[in-house]
Amino acid sequence: MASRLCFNIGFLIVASVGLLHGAYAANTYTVGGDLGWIIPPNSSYYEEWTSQSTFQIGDSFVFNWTTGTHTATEVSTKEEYDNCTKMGIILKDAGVKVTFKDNATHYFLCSEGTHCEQGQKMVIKIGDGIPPSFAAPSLTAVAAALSALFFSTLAIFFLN
Ligand SMILES: [Cu+2]
Repeated sequence: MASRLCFNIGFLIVASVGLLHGAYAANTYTVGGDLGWIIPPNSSYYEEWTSQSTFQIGDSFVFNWTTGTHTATEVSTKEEYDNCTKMGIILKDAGVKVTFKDNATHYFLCSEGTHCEQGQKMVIKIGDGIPPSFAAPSLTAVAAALSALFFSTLAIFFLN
């Protein structure tokens, strides 16, 4: 009986340590590595750069450049990305950092001149790249709803 209890406690400890190790630590990536975010030496440069890592929720990306004028422009569809459409959410400052909070596929390009056509474009896939089809209520939202219900019940009680 005692040995069984010890085994169970031991298992719990091992399982807990395993869970802690499994927790994901968010990373900050400098887009393009040492090259940064510029017109790349070849048009597949950023595709190769993104293929070296698997990105997860919470990861951040820093768009760095020291020469020239560039933008980190996020367009909404693959079609806009493929066509180098230069309208979207434009981040103009070098060193701008973007953090992603959901699984999704993000399309970035530079909207200056023909930079995008020359390969300054990049697809960032977070997790499986597929956004959740519906937003599951978070624990905090449920707690807020419950406390709202509690206080409204309390108010009704006092009003009576
Ligand atoms: Cu550019």
